[in-house]
Amino acid sequence: MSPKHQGLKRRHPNKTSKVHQDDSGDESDDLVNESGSEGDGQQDDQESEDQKDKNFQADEPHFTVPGDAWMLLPADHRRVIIHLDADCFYAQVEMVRDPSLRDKPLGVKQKNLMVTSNYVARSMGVKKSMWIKEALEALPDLILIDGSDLTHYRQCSSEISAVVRTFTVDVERLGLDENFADVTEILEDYIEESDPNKIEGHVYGDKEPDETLPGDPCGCGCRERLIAGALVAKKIRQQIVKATGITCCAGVAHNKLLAKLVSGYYKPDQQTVLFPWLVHQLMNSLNLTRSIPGIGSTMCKTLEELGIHTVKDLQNSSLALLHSKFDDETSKRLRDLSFGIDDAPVRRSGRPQTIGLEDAFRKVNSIDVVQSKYLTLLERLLKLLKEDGRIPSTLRVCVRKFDTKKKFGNRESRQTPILPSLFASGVQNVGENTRATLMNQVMELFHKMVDTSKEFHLTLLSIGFTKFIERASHENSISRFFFKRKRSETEEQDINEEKGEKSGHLKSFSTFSSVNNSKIHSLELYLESCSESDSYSSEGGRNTQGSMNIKDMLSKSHNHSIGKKDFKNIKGKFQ
Ligand code: TTP
Ligand code: MG
Repeated sequence: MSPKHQGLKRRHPNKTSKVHQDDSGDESDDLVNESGSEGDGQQDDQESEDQKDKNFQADEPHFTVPGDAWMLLPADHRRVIIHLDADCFYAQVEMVRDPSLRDKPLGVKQKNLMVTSNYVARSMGVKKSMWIKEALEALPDLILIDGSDLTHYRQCSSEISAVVRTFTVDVERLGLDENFADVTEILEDYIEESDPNKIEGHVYGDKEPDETLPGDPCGCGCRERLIAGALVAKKIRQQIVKATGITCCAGVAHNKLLAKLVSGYYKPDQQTVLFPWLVHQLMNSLNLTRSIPGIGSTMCKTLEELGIHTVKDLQNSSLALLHSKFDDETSKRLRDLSFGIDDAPVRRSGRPQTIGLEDAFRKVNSIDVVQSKYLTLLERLLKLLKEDGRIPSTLRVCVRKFDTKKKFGNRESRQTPILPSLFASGVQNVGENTRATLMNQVMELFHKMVDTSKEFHLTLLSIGFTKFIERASHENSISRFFFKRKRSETEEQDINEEKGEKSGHLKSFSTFSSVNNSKIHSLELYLESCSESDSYSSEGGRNTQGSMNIKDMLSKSHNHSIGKKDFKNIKGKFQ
């Protein structure tokens, strides 16, 4: 045992650990020491504790600070989270629909991008996210299927989540092909069923496939829980195959971040368990900060301004430094994530948390075109909103800036509260005034991201409604809901966008098309991925700088505001 932890005792997992971190990132030695209050007022029996410590030392590997931080945070190991990610999802759906494609190299395209390829194609060097031209050059025999109609993928995605929900109600969808399940509450039965010396699937850090299972250096019960969790993961995956024909990978760990990080470790159709004592090793194996789910490109850029490029840099950074750019909550969360600490709950998903549309193209560099594209998107979005019926409280606008160095450019987005009066009479009959006001808000947000006094080159525009408010039956005025909202919810926030192609949260559903009313059908995208990664992105990406509440917004006049008359003119021009 490292000297730093001599005399430390392990806590019961149900007892809360108090961990204070100073700016150097070291946890104080007195956090969980013998005099530490357990909160139950009972003094542990010294002799039995000494004995436990002896046992503990006997099989204790030699950890170095801060790698042994896991030991100080056993309360953090209470949960068992499974992350499921369908293998080459769109391609598998196509293979289920036409089994003759199974053994052939297959790619699914959207415009000139191959959004995914099956594993036969991958074994021949054709990876997902390649340009079609590039993919065909590498493999002329590649079969390509157009995947711009998402109907079947959405349907299959719902079926997969429905299967997971038969195990636990605590299921959170992330994009179309990922699900988090918190199985902590259902473990009891599986603990009995599982063999403590055998685990389903792989163990992160194992060099050999059948390496003997590690002992239990923690002692909080996490080993047993994770072994049972692996059994649940296997059963869920089997059930998904049975119900849908789709294979998935799974990661099993004590939090969402770690489960997601390990789920893709062995692919396809495999699963990996991470024990808490290897968290440090896993986090140290990551390089750039953007490899941490929840840290998106906007946030990476801000971190880079602080000289923080790698996960290691972030671990070594001081909270004071992070505070210079982020609020308290975000600074702490960033530091926590870099050490693999994530207490975000699995949020039950119901209907999509965001309804959005996006349009991608080669080049847009004029404000008139931007305005017309947003107008078309807004019109279509209002129709989707009408179908959905819920009332949104936040408007989100996104742009992608062309970047020669990055294949997928730089996504940036902003969001703002929607004026309470706008949907006061619901979303069924949205009038011209509301449309004009929304369009003003869209353009205000746009101008915050793009300086149009200089040359600009955009390759994607998107808008979405989010943070829906369900009208309670006893409420007769929707505005009450808006005014009841907490200040934090009404602040304009920078959103931490993340490109799905690398980090897997926010998928980039690129469709290279010009928007007109006949083509826009293919752009009807429920941005479930976007919304449902909010548990990461909005928490991680909150930036109070430049925040604006409703009052500020009402009093703020903007150069680019569009009057009702202008709105009609623009609309007429582009219809
Ligand atoms: P992923 O889970 O990233 O990829 P995948 O399921 O195809 O492959 P893997 O086995 O590595 O998990 O994305 C899920 C689906 O999202 C993918 O099948 C197609 C779609 N998608 C896009 O539409 N645009 C994109 O840029 C990416 C990366 C994926
Ligand atoms: Mg997948």
